[in-house]
Amino acid sequence: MKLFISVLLLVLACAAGAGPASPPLRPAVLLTGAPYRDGQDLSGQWTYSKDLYKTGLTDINGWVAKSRMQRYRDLDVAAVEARGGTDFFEFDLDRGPQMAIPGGWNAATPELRYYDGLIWFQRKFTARAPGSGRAFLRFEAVNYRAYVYLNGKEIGRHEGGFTPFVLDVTDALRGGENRLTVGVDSAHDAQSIPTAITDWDLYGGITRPVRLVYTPATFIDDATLGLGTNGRITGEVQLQGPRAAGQAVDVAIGTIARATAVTDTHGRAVFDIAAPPALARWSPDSPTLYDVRFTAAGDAVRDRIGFRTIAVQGNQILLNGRPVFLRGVSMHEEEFGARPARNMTEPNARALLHEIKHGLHGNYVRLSHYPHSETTLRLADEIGLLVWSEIPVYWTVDWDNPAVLRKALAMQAETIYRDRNRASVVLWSVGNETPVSEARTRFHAAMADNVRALDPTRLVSAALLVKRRKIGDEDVTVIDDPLMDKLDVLAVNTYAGWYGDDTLDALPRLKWSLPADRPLILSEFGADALAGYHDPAHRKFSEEYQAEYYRKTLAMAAQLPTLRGMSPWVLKDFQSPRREHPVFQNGWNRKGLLSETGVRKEAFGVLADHYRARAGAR
Ligand code: GCB
Repeated sequence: MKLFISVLLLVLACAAGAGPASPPLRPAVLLTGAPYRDGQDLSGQWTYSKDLYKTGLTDINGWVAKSRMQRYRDLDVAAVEARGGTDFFEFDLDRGPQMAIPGGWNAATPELRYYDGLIWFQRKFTARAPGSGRAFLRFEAVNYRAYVYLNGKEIGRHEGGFTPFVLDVTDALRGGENRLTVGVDSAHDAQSIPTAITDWDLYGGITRPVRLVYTPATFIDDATLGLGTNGRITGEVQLQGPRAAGQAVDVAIGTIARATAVTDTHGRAVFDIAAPPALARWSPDSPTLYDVRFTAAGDAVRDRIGFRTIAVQGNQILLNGRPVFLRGVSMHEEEFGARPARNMTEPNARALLHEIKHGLHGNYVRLSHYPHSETTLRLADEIGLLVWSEIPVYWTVDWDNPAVLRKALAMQAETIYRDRNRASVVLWSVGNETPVSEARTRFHAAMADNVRALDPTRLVSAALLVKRRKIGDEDVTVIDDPLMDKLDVLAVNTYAGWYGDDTLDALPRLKWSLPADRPLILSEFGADALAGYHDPAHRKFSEEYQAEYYRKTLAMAAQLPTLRGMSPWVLKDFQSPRREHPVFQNGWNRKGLLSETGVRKEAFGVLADHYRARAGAR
């Protein structure tokens, strides 16, 4: 199986034009369960230095940066200055301004509100030497490019703003004081994912926690377990290190099951056991999680794992073998408050998910438009929300560029490896509103194949665009997109009644033509409203317009026989530089059912009533 997957990935990489020499999509080190491992959280106050012209990275003509500009040097600038002499520096991170990490820099100071470029961050910390074991730095997310140095030595780079990466610092880490420097470049371009144009804010920075992790010399790098539709619990454990081969691996699922296996020459062990009769299935109504413990070679990793199945049968989505309707909403990664910093602490994430689960009576959330924090995913497991997960292949990327496809495949792989123990995740989406073309469909098809190779247990979808087509003398809404063939669940974004010329009264009578044998999700619909703006004439941007838009769109949705879920746009008003109406928007996309500070708009109640009725009708 491993060989098969490796070969398949190689084929995919070659198909992507990346060539047989390109590195594997699996990151070299995953450190599953890192949040629970021995180590040190490096959150707190870091100092920083702006570097708009990137002088700390390179000089003119791409030459090596001048030594007086190299922010990452392991150097006490003040001490050198005190000695006098010819040396001088044009930075000093020790005496720089401070910023709380994690968090996007846009909220840190007014000066950085729309800063889009390179900033250097530094944190000094005291550590113990790794001894006979190993030490790693694990970054949960740096948006968008990271250049990482420890004690003046480059230890790695990463591209992609929403996925974790792990760097081996066994040799670079000192017992005692250490100087960690991270260059963070938020700039996006035509070859980045996403490109520079989106409908959300920049949020450059070290946006998620950084952790120093210690492991034994031979350690459990990855450990995964899940329930299949055949009633069996399968999984694998990957060891790394000099004693990785031939090790006994033990897994305990709470007190209800135990299994052992032995690692092969590559340090990999697989499990395949019958689900014990006592196993309680995870579901939104009953989100049972088990303490799962993996042990091998003197190392141990624990996780909290739920067991459920997800499948499609005809036009139904089946959760644990039974049809389910996804009562959801879309959500950006942005906490409540007037100046969010995309800081998903547990209370911040909980406050958002609580509104979905208990305010809207939801059982589902679309985590748009990029992989959200691990904290959010773990909470979705805990409180019982099904999850749609996506990477930001959004609107348009450089479809014909093999290097860009390679980035997308790697980003998807990083996401899947991070989240495949999360019972909440049921759908991997491979794109959002990408205009149909041959190159784009090829790109998405490669992504869908990649997802299936990495995780055959979950469903694949994409948020597609719809079209109006004349059939006879009627205008009919259709999905005219060859990507449909690659998906388990069809999903469409529809904004009739907000964008375009349809009146709200026309919505329930709009004609749709959809495949009868495929489940459909309305992955987005929505309308802007400024909280507190009431208008007896129900004009656009009023709470009344938005509420009526929801009533009429729900009436339209009731006509769609294959509809199996929805995630209207969007839970909360979110920052977007595209939205500059001076009265209604001021930099906020106002399609939230809640204002930025959490005030419920009238439409919130419309959707909550609808979902309560649906939940009761089950
Ligand atoms: C969309 C996009 C979403 C936008 C939304 C809007 O279709 O997927 O990212 O924010 O429309 O508000 O227009």
